[in-house]
Formats: sequence, structure tokens, C-alpha cells
Amino acid sequence: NDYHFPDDFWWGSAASATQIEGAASTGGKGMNIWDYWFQEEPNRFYDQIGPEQTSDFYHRYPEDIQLMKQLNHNSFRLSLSWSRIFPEGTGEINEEAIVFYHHVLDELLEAGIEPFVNLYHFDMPMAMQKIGGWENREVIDAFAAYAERCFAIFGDKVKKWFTFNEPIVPVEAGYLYNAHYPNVVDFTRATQVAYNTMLAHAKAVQVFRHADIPQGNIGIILNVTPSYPRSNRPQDLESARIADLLFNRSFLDPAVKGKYPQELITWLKEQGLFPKTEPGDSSLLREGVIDFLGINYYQPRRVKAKEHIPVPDSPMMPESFFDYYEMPGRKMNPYRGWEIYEKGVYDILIDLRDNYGNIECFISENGMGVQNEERFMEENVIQDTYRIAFIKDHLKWIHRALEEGANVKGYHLWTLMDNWSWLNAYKNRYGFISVDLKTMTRTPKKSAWWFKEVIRNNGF
Ligand code: BGP
Repeated sequence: NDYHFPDDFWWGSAASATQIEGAASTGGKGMNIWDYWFQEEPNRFYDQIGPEQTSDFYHRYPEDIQLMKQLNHNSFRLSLSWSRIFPEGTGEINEEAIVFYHHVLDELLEAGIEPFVNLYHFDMPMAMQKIGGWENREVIDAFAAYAERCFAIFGDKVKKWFTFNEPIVPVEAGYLYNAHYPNVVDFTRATQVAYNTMLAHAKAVQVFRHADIPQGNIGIILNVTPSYPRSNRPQDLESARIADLLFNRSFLDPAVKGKYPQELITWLKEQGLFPKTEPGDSSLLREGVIDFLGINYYQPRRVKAKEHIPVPDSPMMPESFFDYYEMPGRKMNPYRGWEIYEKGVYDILIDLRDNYGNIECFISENGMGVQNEERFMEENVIQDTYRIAFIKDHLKWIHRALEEGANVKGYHLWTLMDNWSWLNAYKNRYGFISVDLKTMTRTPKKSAWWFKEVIRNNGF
């Protein structure tokens, strides 16, 4: 092997409840914001495909877990659906949900696959959103109560826990950029939601510390986007600093260090964006320090100094403080249009090594979305050599970071099988396994068989 990974390296893939389970209105599940939004505004959703069926994991999980096993996966990240477990977000528990998740976890353990379980993946129960979502502190308490029940019920099976996946995404998409419910544009509210989410995270960690889970660890999953300035001109550097503070350090610092960066506090106060706080918040945040970190990495953020003064009446946005720029000669994913910059993953790992105490981490998502992927089908198998190259090139940089002392413990692809992606539904396919939406037939792609060998050899 040219690239050998440590023996205990985690190999596998990640998914989330809303994106694979289906059975959105059965099994006693309550509505979440996705079910509600689709019901209200189906035209926002690609091909008018909503969350009702998605990839039908709710019924087909035994087959899916057998496939994971066949593909040598030693770990799998899934999320629990809050509104499946607590249809109203709080109060009555839905026993059918508990039975379902016990079965899934049992099958995984039986197959020798370590479950990595995340509590929240963009899926606010509608009953909780109706009372204000993260803007209401009662929802923070409800989340902590949900977390506490999950630790108690599944703690003997699950050792690796996460509070949130990409907590900034519901902030951006729901309160700035019109892509998640409640679909408002308001930087002040966005800041409050971001802050309250970290309080909810910290409360769940606090509860976890009192739960009896031998060898249990808790973390958070963050989509870190390295911010690269166009040049070393002070104005460009300042843009990159602001973007890094807003999009990365606003979550990394509280999660790993238990407090916000002073620079961010100062900046938010200057802009009149500082959230409402309550006595006791700072000590709660200190209790939110994690054991390990999941890193989702897709693409970098390339910024330059603001060139145009924003239109006077336009709402204040993060982008009021910098512009994006396209680096000349950058490499693009031709099948979806995101930049591919493999070295970004190395830069993140080295930053964690040098500035975040070399906290234990793993790559919790990385992957390549492809439109009309059936065009690459030959003899019934999608010949996704581009995905193999993509994974390989990222693994090479991860390997280099490892050699330089980074504390990285695994790699999960986004995603196991083609899944429903929020407003984009099934437009961009990411899976190791393709899903025929008419028959729900699962077929591993070429990359899945290649990855199987990578896992077997612990490298390539
Ligand atoms: C991440 C999310 C996933 C997944 C992925 C791909 O932000 O954690 O839920 O959807 O991105 O992005 P998309 O589906 O928008 O192409």
C-alpha cells in the first residue's frame, strides 16, 4: 500500500433520518418542518418530491445493513428523528419509534458495524417550530429532554453520540438564504438561532455527562469551510477573517473550547448583532466541550474584500462584509458545479492540530453529488470512476495530515445510498449505492466495490 491508515480507522458512510427513512407520516411519527413545508409549498421541492418516502430505509433497513456489511463498512452514521420519537417534540414518547431504532441498532451491531448516532439533522419537530424553534428557550429544554431519553434508551448500544449535524446550515438556510423553513431573512434572528443552538448543544452534553454510558463519547459535526483570501492585501485578509469567524469559529470555538472567540463577540457588538443572553449561559457553554469532532468537508470558501457597497435597503447579510470570488483555474465538479479542492481537508486537520488542541476528529462527510448519474450506467452498475478519484484524492491529503500528527480517526462518505436531499430531492446523487426510485432496488456502484477493498487493505 502507498497509503496505509491506522488499524482502528473508522470506514463507512453517513446518512440522516429525513433523507432516508421515509414513513414520514406513519409509524406514529409527528410532523417536522420538512413534512410541513412540503405540504404547504410542494413547488419549492425539486420534481415535487417530498420527504414521505425517500429511500424507504424504514422498511428496508435489514437489506441496507447487509449491504454495508458486504461492503466491509465498520461504522455508519445515522440520525434519530426527534419527531418520530416525540411526535410533539416533547411529552408522549412514540413506542413504535423506539422499537424501530432498537431493531436498526441491533442489526448494525450484529453486522459488526459501529453506530454513530446523531440527534439532530435539520429536522425540527413542527410543534417545536410553532412555538419559535431555536428562538424559544423552551425548545432548548425540550431538546435536552429528548437527548436524555435517547441516552437512557439506547446508551447500552450506542457509544458514539453527536448533538448536531452542521448546526450553521439551519441558521443560514432558514434565517438568511431561503432554503429551510421558517424561510425568513433576518441576520439578527439568525445570530440568535446560532447562539441558542449552541446552548442546546451544551445542555445535551451536560445531560450526557450524567448519563451512564460506559466508554461513551459525545461530539458535534461541523461543516468547516476553510476561508481563503484572494490575496494577501489587508482588505482581503480581513474578509477571510470575518468569514472564518462567522462560518467556522462561531461553532468550533464553543464546541472545542467552551467559549466564543473574543474577536467574534467584539465584531457582533460593533454590528449590533449580539444575541440575547441570560445569566448562566457562559458556564453552560463551558460544559458543552466535546470529546471528538466530526468534520464535513465539501468545498472551500474563497473570499475577497467587498467591492460594491450593498444597496442601501438590502437586508444585512454575512455577504455584506465580503464578496466571493472564483479562483482562476479552480477545479470543478462538472456534474454539479461545486469547487473541488482536496487540500482543504488537510488545511482543516492541521488547523485543528495547531489551534484546537489536536482534538480527536474524523471526516464525517465528504462526497460528490452528480446529476443524471444514470448516464454512467454500464451493465447495470454506475461506473463512477470520478467518485473513486474524488475519494482517493481526499484520502491522500488526510493521510498526509495523519503523518504530520493530525488526530484523525476515520472517513465517512456522504452517503451510503442515493438519498433525498432537502429542496433538491434526488437531483444530485451521492451514494455508494444507487437507488432506483421506481422499484427501490439498491445496486452498489463501482466506487462501493473499490472502497470495500480500501477498507480490507486499510489503505490503497
Ligand atoms: C450536507 C448535509 C447533508 C447532505 C449534504 C449534501 O450539508 O449534512 O444532509 O445533504 O450536505 O448536500 P446537498 O444534498 O445539498 O447536495
